[in-house]
Amino acid sequence: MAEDSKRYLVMGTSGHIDHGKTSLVRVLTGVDTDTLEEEKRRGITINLGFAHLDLGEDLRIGIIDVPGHARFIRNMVAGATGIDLLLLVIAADDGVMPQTTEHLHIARMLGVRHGLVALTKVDMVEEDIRELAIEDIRDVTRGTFLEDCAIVPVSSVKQTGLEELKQQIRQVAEAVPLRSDDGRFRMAIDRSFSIRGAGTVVTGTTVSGTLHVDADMSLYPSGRKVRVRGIQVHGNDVDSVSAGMRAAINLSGVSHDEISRGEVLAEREALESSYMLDAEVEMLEGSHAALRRGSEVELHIGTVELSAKLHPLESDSVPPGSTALVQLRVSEPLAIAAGDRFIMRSSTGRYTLGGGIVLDPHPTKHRRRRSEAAEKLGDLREEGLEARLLHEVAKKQYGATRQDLLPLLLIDETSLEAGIASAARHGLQAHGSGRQQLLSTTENRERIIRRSIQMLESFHDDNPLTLRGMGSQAFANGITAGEGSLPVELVELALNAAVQDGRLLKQSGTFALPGRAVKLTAKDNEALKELRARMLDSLKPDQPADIVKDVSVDKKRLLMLCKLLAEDGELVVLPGAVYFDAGLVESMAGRLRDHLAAAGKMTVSDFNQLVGTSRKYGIPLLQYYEQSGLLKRDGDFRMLA
Ligand SMILES: Nc1nc2c(ncn2[C@@H]2O[C@H](COP(=O)(O)OP(=O)(O)OP(=O)(O)O)[C@@H](O)[C@H]2O)c(=O)[nH]1
Ligand SMILES: [Mg+2]
Repeated sequence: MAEDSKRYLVMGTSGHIDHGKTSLVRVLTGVDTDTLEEEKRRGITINLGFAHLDLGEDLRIGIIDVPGHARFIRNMVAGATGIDLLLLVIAADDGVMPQTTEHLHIARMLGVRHGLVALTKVDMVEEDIRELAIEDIRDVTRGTFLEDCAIVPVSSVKQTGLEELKQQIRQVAEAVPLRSDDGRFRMAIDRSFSIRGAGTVVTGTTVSGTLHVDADMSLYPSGRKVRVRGIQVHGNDVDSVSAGMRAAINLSGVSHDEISRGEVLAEREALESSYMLDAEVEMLEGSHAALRRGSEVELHIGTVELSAKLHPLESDSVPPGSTALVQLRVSEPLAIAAGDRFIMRSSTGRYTLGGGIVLDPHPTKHRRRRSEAAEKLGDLREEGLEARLLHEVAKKQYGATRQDLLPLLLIDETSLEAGIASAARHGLQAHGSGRQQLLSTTENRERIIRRSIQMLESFHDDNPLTLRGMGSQAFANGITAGEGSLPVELVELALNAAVQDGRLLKQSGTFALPGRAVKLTAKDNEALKELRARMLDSLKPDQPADIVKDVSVDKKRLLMLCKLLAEDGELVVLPGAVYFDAGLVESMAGRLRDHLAAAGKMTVSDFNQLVGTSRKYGIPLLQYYEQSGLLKRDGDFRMLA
């Protein structure tokens, strides 16, 4: 289908009030985007207007017409977020005016990299005035993405220069690189309304990913669940919409007045809301004072604006004309992602202070150690995915699952895979598989070590005479990470590192604290020899009380050694603290089973005769078999359970 091979781009107008933006869109597209009664009455644009322009078979430009009035700049910012190219409109009779410059810088700080200038109302001026205006334009665009751009003289009234303008737009559009469309779907909503018969419709510019009809999605930050009933692009029904298009999306599960501009449509569980963000900001040159810690700014991000407090991370203040790493704290939840761009305006809303890019959408509060935080953010800025991945994983206490990371990084599985592989050289390790695969950094593993050492301290307090420490499974069960316990391989990896640096001891397959676990002496070893000789392979084994007088360790120590033999699986402790050879307990069970299968039931003395032991051992043995579920008891008789 021709529609499918078509390239879609979004162009935003901008420029000072009354310079002819809306008139130009109207003569280019035939659409009057000033639709509000108030807009018509006052002859100015208040809200965003939408139209589209076909430039040949293969290129369709969605147009967002923004208001020039300084009071509606919030709408301008919402409109300019996510556009591919800028059409800066400057009236030849008026020249460069305050919002000409302000809009240009807002677009630049929002990441717009392509565009051109329409010099409007040329029918109103002489040649020399036009030349003066062009000189001014060259001055203000110097050093920006519009440096040396096309400046096309037009008149909407006389309808001149329009073909040349279209040609230039096409040329600029061709230079816009294709969007990488591998992210997850996101769209910041700029309008929500209701259409008879269809219900709730929201519109916006799609930021990334692809959306299909029937998809189950959520609105953020509310988390409200919705379903996509239908999608329209430029008035046509389509099955899906991909990044960089203006789209109207019909939603079920929500009423239009429950949605406000600024909300984000994304996959279920895709975003986490946040009250803070770490960012790199650029402050515009200007007369405003330097921003100190806690300064209030008006933050415009996506299609939302809200008040935020700015906390510089590298110094005490951020002067005009500087770039800096900062933390912004807001009072209402935000649904944002790393790489999102934003604008900061003065808290009175009178002028633009600067703009920035989100480096960490879910930071912790940086109070002290701000310089350390700044250094980490610096790495994030420089190194991209790998650093962000390490940063996000390290922020979770004992590691993060893939499921945790996908929404934080807003990338797909393939990019995550590549990120994990390359971050391995910085100590990132993966355990398990699938979405629950747990990733850990050296920081996470250090926390596991510290927690394990605490656990071992109480373990050694409770077991002063043990020869061993705790097995890795016991640590894994004891350290909970989110919903489940830690993978045992991760615990082992962490603890083995602590064995390497001497903080832990590994003995008989367990981890212990150096100096706390008991070490075997020569006397212990002699006593063990005696225990083995008199307890193993015997149907009437001596007990510690019988043996203690023949060894040179005391009773307490001897019992500890018995416990060790039991831990090692040589002895079994029967009810009544009777020790018995573990192998014999096992083989007698087999004989019991055979016997009872034939005989049906037996008494204690039948049992003693059968295996060749005495009452002293017979009763504890039978009790043991009852407890282990092999036998059941009925009065004086035992039978198979
Ligand atoms: N002579 C002449 N007048 C024009 C031209 N373009 C626009 N105008 C007039 O300029 C006035 C403002 O035009 P708009 O298109 O509403 O200006 P705008 O930039 O959209 O204004 P805002 O959206 O409010 O910022 C209107 O009275 C237009 O008729 C032009 O090329 N020549
Ligand atoms: Mg207008």
